[in-house]
Amino acid sequence: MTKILIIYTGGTIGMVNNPLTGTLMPFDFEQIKNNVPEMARLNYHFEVYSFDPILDSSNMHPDTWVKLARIIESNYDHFDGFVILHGSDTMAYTASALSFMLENLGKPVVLTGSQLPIGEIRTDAKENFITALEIAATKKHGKAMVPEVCIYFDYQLFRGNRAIKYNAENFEAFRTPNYHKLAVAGVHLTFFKNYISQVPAGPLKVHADFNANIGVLKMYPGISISAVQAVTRSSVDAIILETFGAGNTNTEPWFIETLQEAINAGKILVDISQCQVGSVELGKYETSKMLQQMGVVSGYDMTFEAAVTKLMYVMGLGMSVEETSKLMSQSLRGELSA
Ligand code: ASN
Repeated sequence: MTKILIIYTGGTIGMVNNPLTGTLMPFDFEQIKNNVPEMARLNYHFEVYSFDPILDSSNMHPDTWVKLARIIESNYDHFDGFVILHGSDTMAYTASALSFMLENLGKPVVLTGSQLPIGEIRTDAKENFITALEIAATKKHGKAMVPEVCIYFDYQLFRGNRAIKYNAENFEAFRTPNYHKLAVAGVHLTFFKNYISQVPAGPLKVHADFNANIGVLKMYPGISISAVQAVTRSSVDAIILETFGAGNTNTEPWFIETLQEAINAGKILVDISQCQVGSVELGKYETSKMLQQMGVVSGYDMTFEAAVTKLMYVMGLGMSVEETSKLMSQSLRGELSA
């Protein structure tokens, strides 16, 4: 019998109304189970690991990602697939982080959640949960159909490190701006095999060291020297530059000098675009040529979520600036197209 481990971390899916405060708060797995009697009709063996405390995903932390990776590692041989119930707010960060941590993943790790709690009449939670279980159980020729960390939400399956939460209200909360969907669910579950990774040859290897000492500098017209230096002169080890269009910034001498100073101090600067669709192309415009010359690293078409978690992961490997920079602009888990 197919065995699935459900890891319940929290999120709206399992929330109930707190009558004292009027806010939504996480609640235990039992009430999720009670609301999905259909689980008994799926012919799988389920086990549940429930977080304590249960989290709103805004309280996720690199330590939580490590905890998740360790749960998967220690149960890896006993289960065919893993379903992580998770709040949607930071689901794309957790999915991205896990994709980097779980090298040679050969089984599905499907994150899902919902926009409405499972106890609400119009909830989207049941469909998301039941189909995520089915995806985690799907095999072809005895091997997992989707041996990836992925997000299932509103009838669509996305590569985890390519997904973004883009809508706080609609049931279609996620998108994958620069990569094809991995599957869609309608009358049939249709998998787009050309876009899904193959089962790897080697054994699972878990990387659990994150260096979260990174900063983010988002460009906007009129950004001041003090706003820039607050990040570049801080003690962070690496900085994500969220730039205009195809990776461009202003070219005022003080700005270029300030970035150069950060690079000279040994900081790694990674350029990703504020645009959700398309890629950084360093050197295409005059307004990115100097970035390229000074050694700013292209993050190509990575999502912000993938860039943040990848930078923490790669920095945690403790490599030289050159090696770290090289890894940042290479695809490690299908997170970018260079
Ligand atoms: N605040 C919730 C969370 O991320 C949002 C959700 O799950 N829809 O935990």
